[in-house]
Amino acid sequence: MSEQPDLQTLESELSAQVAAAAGMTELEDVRVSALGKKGVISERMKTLGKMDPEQRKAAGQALNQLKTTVAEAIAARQAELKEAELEARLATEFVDVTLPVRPETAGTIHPVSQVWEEVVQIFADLGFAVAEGPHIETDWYNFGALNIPDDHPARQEHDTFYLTPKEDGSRMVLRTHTSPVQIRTMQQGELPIRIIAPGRTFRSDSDLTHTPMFHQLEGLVLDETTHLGHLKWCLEEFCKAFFEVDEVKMRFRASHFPFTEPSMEVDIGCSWSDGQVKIGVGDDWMEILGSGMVHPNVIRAGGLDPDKVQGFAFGMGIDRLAMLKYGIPDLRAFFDSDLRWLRHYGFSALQMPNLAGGLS
Ligand code: 2NL
Repeated sequence: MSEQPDLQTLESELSAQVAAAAGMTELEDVRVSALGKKGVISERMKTLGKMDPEQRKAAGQALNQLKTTVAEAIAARQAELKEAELEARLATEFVDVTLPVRPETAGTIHPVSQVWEEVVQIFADLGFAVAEGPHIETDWYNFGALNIPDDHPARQEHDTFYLTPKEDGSRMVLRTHTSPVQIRTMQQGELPIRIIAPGRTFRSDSDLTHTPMFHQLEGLVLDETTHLGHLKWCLEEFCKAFFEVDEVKMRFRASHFPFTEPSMEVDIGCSWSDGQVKIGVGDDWMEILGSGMVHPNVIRAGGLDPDKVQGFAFGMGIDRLAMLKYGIPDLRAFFDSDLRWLRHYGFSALQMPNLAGGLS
């Protein structure tokens, strides 16, 4: 019985040592001095032999209990120290993976991305929502639904990329325009429709003014009463905002697209001097987009009734608009990944366009 208070004191001494160990080596020293072959607990164990059986049983149990308690305390402290060690390492070895690896090679926003964002901002302000759809389309969504029959010359004009035909003979295409997005929106059946569809488009065509992948933005407005006056107003507002001028001269020239009737190409007044184009002044004209009233066949293909629903659509090339607005003479530079070129034309990621702060 005389051992009891002694063991209790020993236990509190050992727990104090364990708690005070500030590192793994210190803790290991505590472990050896308590539980090691020559440690205090082991030394106590050796005194058991001299006791009578009754005493030995009680003291043995108490010592074993102490051994377990101390071992557990050491294990808990070990886990604590490991955790603290990891925390310390994480704090000192912290890396901001969003930082550029080498600041001297940091890029800028590509002019096509800049203009894409500018155009989306302008139409958002006019109440248009952005719609998206697949790059790989069925023949029907890309051509049939747009009133372009099988033998229509537009199929050749569009220089389509076809995928390998399926077993049933049908073949998917890389969309040649973003119009399929509008067909899919019409099929959802909710009116009114006021959407723009910006996106990648593909045509097998490559020269000074064409790349096999390019960016298009189409717009669609459909309800019961939308008319050509709305189309003109919308596109005038767009041009003023995009070219950042108070007045623009515009010319709506009769044209032909299978998916609109009537169809109009839109020219904007400009002037050329020293090989530079100025928008909004002068007696020259430059074509910037195509438009028209949606053809009844296309409305029908979208699952709507052309006797009840009408509206306009338009389409423009984002790459071409970027070249015009920022005076980029060669389309192919868009794809060169030349950092010096990108910095000359590029834009800050921290100054994305908005109408309140100025587009560009
Ligand atoms: C151009 C001409 C245009 C459209 C695209 C369209 C879409 C649907 C229905 C009717 Cl779903 N029209 N799109 C209409 C007129 C012209 O684009 O020169 N694009 C670069």
